[in-house]
Amino acid sequence: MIFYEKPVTSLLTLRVCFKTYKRFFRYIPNKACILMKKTFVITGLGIVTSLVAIRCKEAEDAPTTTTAATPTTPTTVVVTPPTTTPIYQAVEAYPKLTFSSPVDFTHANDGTNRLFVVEQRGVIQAFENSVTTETKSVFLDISSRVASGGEMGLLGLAFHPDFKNNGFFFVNYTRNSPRRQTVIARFKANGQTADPNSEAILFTFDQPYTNHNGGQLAFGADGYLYIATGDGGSGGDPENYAQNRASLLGKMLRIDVNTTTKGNYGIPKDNPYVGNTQGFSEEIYAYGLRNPWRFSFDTVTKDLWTGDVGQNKVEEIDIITKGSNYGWKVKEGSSCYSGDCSQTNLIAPVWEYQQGNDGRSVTGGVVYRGKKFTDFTGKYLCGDYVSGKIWALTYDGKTVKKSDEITNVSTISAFGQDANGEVYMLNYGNGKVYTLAKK
Ligand SMILES: [Ca+2]
Repeated sequence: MIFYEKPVTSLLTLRVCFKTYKRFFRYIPNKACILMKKTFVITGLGIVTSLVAIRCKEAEDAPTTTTAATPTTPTTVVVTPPTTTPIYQAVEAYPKLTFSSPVDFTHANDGTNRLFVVEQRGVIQAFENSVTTETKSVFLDISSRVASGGEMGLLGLAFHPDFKNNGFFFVNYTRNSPRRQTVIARFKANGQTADPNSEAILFTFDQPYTNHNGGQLAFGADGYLYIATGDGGSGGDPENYAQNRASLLGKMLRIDVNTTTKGNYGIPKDNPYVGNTQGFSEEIYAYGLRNPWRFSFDTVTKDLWTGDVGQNKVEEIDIITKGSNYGWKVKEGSSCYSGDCSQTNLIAPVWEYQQGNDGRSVTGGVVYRGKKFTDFTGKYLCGDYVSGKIWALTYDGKTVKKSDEITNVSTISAFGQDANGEVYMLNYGNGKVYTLAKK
């Protein structure tokens, strides 16, 4: 699965996992785990089977090692029931449409009322933005060159700000040939579809492990393309890539797709390490990230909101600014993880939560700027892949206040927006797109 890979290390944590046991089982595809589920039902060996099941999950997610670099103390779980009944619900936005492991959702800002869903296997589907839409069509199919499964695949899509005129769009995918790498590439649309042979690769970088590939890309208001990369995977960033500014791993990158000084792209002239003599990568915009799976820009304030998936304890939301260090793996959220966490240059999350009742894998969301739900105007909607909980964060420029749970979408892999700023949520497990509705 996309995000879940937290070792179960304490009975306290086990208790929480056991409470959400049913949810987990829905997403364990391998036959061994299904067999164990039956064993549980038949024999009632709940605790033992839960342990085995979670281990199955870990083996699927991180086939290398998930042992943390430092011991962790048991997570303190504070169970706080919602103080008010949610007045919103998640409803299917396109009831007739189902996608294969959807991971990204966006529009082309080209006035066509089309929406695009990225399927992890390497396909981009296009469809009309209407609740009555009955058909989708393949916009791009590069599944033959994409290595998909676990945390790999076609992971992100961003349309050029001038897509309407130039037809360019950009993707982030993983491949196994010639070796395991992330590929950042441009394609060109021709009418309703895009030719897979129109690919122009901007750059690639090796992936030491299969997990933590980041995956999002998006254009900022500055016209530059931002790309989130994970720390390269395994667990605990064993090679310390996120703090290493000579590596593209564990970073937010920023490039100029309209210049050609590096082939099919260039470096913005005010990137933090332009012309440096220390061997730092000029593409780096910010660093110290673990697995910034989803990020987005507030279209009004231009803030760059990012959800950074945690290791064993803390899920965090960051607002990314140029040249900043977001701490991993010195810190996990605001907790010390490994190394000198007394250093003062580390930027704390604007919001974080302990792994437990709220979930175990944050899914970064979007700042609501639509017209249907003014309760949420200017608030950051985000959620958790494991718990399915969705919250709204209110940010005053200094601190964040979290709402009660708004609604729940199981295995939420991404949030997206249409051209009107309305918000959508992807259920990775059932392949459906949801939107909000008042109860
Ligand atoms: Ca951090």
